[in-house]
Amino acid sequence: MNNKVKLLMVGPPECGKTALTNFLSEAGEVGGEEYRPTKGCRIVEFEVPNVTVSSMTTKAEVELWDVSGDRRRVTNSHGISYISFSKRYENCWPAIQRGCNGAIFVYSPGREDHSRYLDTLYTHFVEQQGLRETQCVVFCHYKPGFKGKGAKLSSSFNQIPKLDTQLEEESGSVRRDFNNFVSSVLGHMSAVAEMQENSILM
Ligand SMILES: Nc1nc2c(ncn2[C@@H]2O[C@H](COP(=O)(O)OP(=O)(O)O)[C@@H](O)[C@H]2O)c(=O)[nH]1
Ligand SMILES: [Mg+2]
Repeated sequence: MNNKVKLLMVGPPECGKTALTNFLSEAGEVGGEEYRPTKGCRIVEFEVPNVTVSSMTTKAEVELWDVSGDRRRVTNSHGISYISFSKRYENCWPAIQRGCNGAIFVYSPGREDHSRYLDTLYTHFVEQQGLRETQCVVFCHYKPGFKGKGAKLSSSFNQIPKLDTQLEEESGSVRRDFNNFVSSVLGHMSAVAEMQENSILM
């Protein structure tokens, strides 16, 4: 079985995508002195041992794309204004989307605007790129000292698991939740592969 997964970490600027990516991949520090926005995207590769797929325990090879949340509001020639991902990184989008197996939507507690931002991402990745609910998860990320609840997400997210993440005291559960997500994505991929094999045999 192919245990390679390509996952995207997406969400508004400064919500903690890079901190989560660094923690999960052990590829960099969590919580530096100052905020440094990620340019375009950054790819890290790491292994997740002991994921369970179709009741079998296996090892997953994860390619995690930490995608810049950079986007802006633009107005077209008809005077209609809409949210667009930054032109600066537009050339990256085909590469970011190609072969993507799952997406982690990240947002911050106490931010109503983040709920709308996630709707834009949902339209893009789920409606237009065809990801299924089992290939998605939402992390409401608590930076140190953050209190309050995550904004209510729109009904689009009803079927997608929503989990709180906190790296200072709850890092074990963040890793567990991530590993469960990897299992669920691999489970989906193996079910699709099986269906395709069956349809070839028929
Ligand atoms: N100590 C600590 N700092 C965090 C955590 N999450 C985010 N930050 C800080 O919050 C800022 C924005 O986080 P970052 O991951 O860069 O956001 P991104 O724009 O979504 O990638 C940075 O200065 C991070 O160091 C966390 O769990 N712990
Ligand atoms: Mg970043």
